[in-house]
Amino acid sequence: MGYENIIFAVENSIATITFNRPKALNALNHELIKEFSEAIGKISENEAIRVLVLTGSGEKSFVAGADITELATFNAFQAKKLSEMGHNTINKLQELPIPVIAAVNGFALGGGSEIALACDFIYASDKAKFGLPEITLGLIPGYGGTQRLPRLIGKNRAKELIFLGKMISASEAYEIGMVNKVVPSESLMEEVLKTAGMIASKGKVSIRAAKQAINSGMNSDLATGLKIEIDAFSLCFAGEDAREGTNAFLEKRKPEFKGALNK
Ligand code: DAK
Repeated sequence: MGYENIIFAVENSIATITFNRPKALNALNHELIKEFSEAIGKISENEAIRVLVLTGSGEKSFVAGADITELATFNAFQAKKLSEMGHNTINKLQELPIPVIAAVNGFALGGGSEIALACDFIYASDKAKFGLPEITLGLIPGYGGTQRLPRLIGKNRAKELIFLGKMISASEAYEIGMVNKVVPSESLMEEVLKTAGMIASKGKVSIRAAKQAINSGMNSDLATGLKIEIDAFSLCFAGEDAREGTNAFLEKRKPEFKGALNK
């Protein structure tokens, strides 16, 4: 499938999806969500891809939310269809077994913030701005913002942001723990790709096991989470990487992780 609203590239086992409707600040219309969903499906079928990076085209915007021109024309049935497609897509994104990094290069508003929140972590340019302005449109966040934001930054801070619909800077987002790192805009992709490369060089099975244990555990009580960790830890020994990592330490050399399963 050729894409018109995203750019999908894979290099050195790192996939990058760039939201690409710069004239509308990369706002999410029906077509873009369809293409995004399709690309996520391709990534989940490709074992060679180790990390996914999401970013926005141009300097100004990551994603400026749902396409308001499209929203303004919806009836309830169309809203439900888009809602289901959007939720399925963001769930598919969150459930990818590989790490996903949001490289937020500008406005991440509404659905844009919500996509970033569904990633494993966010690096932001110093020009980025975050916000959930749905209240100002007579709506509430519809792509998981009321659920993922309070889990990340706490209930009361999330309520303040959502009730006011206000935008915050990258440094404010960093202070409240929404963003892991803020970097000068010109070095954002370099920094994100460096981190992605470092993750890609680690053991494939252990990275997946760690992601799965953290995500499943965060939706459980501590006792259940600790049981999840036991299973995920054991799973690491199904791959050759655990043997390679421990042997490399003992032999005082760098490990060469191949991600292969034990025969
Ligand atoms: N949709 C469509 N076009 C947009 C857009 C958007 N969200 N944001 C910007 N644009 C367009 C502008 O209309 C403008 O187009 P032209 O006039 O040049 O044709 C162009 O992008 C440049 O924007 P501005 O001229 O406004 O640029 P400024 O620098 O002055 O302002 C801004 C940048 C980001 C502050 C401003 O554009 C803005 O406030 N944009 C709207 C932000 C926003 O409210 N986004 C929507 C949030 S609500 C759902 C689930 C989720 C959602 C919906 C449904 N279901 C479950 C069904 C999500 C909702 C949202 O995301």
